[in-house]
Amino acid sequence: MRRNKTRLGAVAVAALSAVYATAVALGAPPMMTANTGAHLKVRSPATGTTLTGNSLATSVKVTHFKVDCRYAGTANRKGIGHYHIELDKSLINMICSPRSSISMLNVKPGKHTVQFIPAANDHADDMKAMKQISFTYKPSHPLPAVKPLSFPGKPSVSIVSPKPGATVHGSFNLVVAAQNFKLTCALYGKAPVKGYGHWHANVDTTTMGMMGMGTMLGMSCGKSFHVSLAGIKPGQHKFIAILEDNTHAPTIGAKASVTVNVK
Ligand SMILES: [Cu+2]
Repeated sequence: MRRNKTRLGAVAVAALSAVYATAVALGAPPMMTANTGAHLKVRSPATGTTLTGNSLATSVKVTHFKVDCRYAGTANRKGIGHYHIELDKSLINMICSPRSSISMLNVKPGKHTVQFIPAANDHADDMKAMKQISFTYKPSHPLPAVKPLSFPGKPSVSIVSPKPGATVHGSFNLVVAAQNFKLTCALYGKAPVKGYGHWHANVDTTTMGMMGMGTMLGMSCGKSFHVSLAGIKPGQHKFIAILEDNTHAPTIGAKASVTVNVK
């Protein structure tokens, strides 16, 4: 009997190590890798580019996969998703179109990498389809670094629109007001700076996936986020706005939600 128990334990350990070994081999933790089938080609920047301006323009071509952010944060659909851009392996944003740009604000001159990663609707990265480009940032007119900000009170956020119990259909604008907090797009993915950040719009929950991003519809550095209901079933749903630091972590500790009827 004892021998059987030992054997079972050994089998369980072996199985677990196999799962772990596979995850390590894929270069990402378990549960966060997707197999999107996407083929991604980087058109710009070219590898080894020297960037003298303060914004890196990007352009990609994605095939075998439909880039459609209307479904981001909702159930995964085979062959549909978006892609993530990372600077030095830190997420800048989820991207919905072939072209984008990355601000060099608070980026040190020198060698950097930019990664393009196809992702499923739940934001799980497809590391097998990832493309990485290295470039050198050598600004001719360097940007002054952003300094920490102090506010009289704690950061908070409230939802201005829609009103609780409203009926929404097709799409709507989730409008927020942030207090004691400065919203900024240029610091997406950079090191945290006190007083600065952005917000994420989530549906129904903020606890799925890494840093709650499994149900993230998108992010905003402005007053509103356009919510698509394409992937959301009719019925009552909660839409949540969460203040985030530049690394997309909810360390600010402020969120607000509104429950509406999706028709
Ligand atoms: Cu974010």
